[in-house]
Amino acid sequence: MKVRLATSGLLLLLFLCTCDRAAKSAPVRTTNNDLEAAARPVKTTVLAGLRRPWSMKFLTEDEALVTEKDGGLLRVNLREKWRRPIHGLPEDLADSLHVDTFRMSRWDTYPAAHGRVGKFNAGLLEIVLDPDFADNQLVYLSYVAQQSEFGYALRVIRATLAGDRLTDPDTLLTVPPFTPVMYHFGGGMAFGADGKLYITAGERLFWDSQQPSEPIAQNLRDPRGKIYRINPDGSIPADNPDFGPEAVPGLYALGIRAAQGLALHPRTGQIWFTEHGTIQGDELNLLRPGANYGWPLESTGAYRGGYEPPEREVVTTRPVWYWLQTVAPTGLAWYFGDEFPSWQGDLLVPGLSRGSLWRVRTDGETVKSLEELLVDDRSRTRKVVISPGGKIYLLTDEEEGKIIRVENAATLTQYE
Ligand SMILES: [Ca+2]
Repeated sequence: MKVRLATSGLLLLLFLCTCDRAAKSAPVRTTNNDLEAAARPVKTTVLAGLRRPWSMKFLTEDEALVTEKDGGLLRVNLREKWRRPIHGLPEDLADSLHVDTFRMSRWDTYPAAHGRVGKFNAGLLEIVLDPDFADNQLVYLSYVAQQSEFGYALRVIRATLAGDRLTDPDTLLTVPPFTPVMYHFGGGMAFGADGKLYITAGERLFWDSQQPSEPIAQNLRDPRGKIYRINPDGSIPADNPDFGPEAVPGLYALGIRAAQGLALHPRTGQIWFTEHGTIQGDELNLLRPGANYGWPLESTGAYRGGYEPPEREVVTTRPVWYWLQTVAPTGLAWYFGDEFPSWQGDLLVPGLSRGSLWRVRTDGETVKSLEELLVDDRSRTRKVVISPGGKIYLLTDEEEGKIIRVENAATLTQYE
């Protein structure tokens, strides 16, 4: 043993000497370690011409299901570059042809939207696969349901994917009332490590000054502005937090304005979520049972329409991080891929408004540092999705939306 230790020591000494000499005589050289750490993200469009893609879930490394907010549900193959529609979408999916914004109240929209036909924030939103999808082919969809010409609300269904058709749909959750307002439905969904389905429901006001005296997101009887936790069949878990007998069923957290992205950390089992502020006030939050996230009593940004929140004695949960600029953070993802070794365990957060990609280094329940990426190549980005093999994809929120692959130009050069 002693001999072997002595030999290793000698080898180490030789190694150190060699390095030292090399450092003195040669100019700065890229070492293997540097190449492993180097991150030079570049975008490549994989599929284009999608109608505001909102969500994507991988079936295999190449094949995925994609929701288009303004279109439908697609099966796509990212290697062979084809797409096929999935039939059998809900018949009450909000229809933009019925929207005549001239006939809406000025409080239901914003001035520039008057006269425009469009779904605004309505349409098909999130898709998630059942944790046992391989055995049961169950998928969950969130979308904006339309009950009358001016009545919209968030709805979540579960259906079986049979080939390219959805069958046997069941409604799991509806977030009434059906109102003319076409903003901030939420609709983010994720399965927790506990096998429960977590759903964000926005409070659906465009103007903060339209808040009733008891603010929507603070009212336990109002289904809007909340986060829900339900069983996969839509029943309410017995161990949900207790908000009292008057609270809406399935309630898990409140004080939500317009949260859209939920991401389960694959190792800690914690769920982090993004939240849109009105004017700035964009947040990154850690989901905790029974928490009140404060909206609209408090915000790190400003209110729209001269709103002054009422005084309330409530305990609120502060965001883990908030931005001082408008980012409009949406569908985020934890990164554990090989392509960007120095990003291991980081949270990737895209933004609609700012069009960049944020790499967030966390330490337990706090944010340690942030790096804003792709600032020279911005695109209104709805979601970051990581493939089973660890590849990074972005969905752009455009009328001619794209699925973009983010590759590491540093390692591409290495292998050329
Ligand atoms: Ca908040």
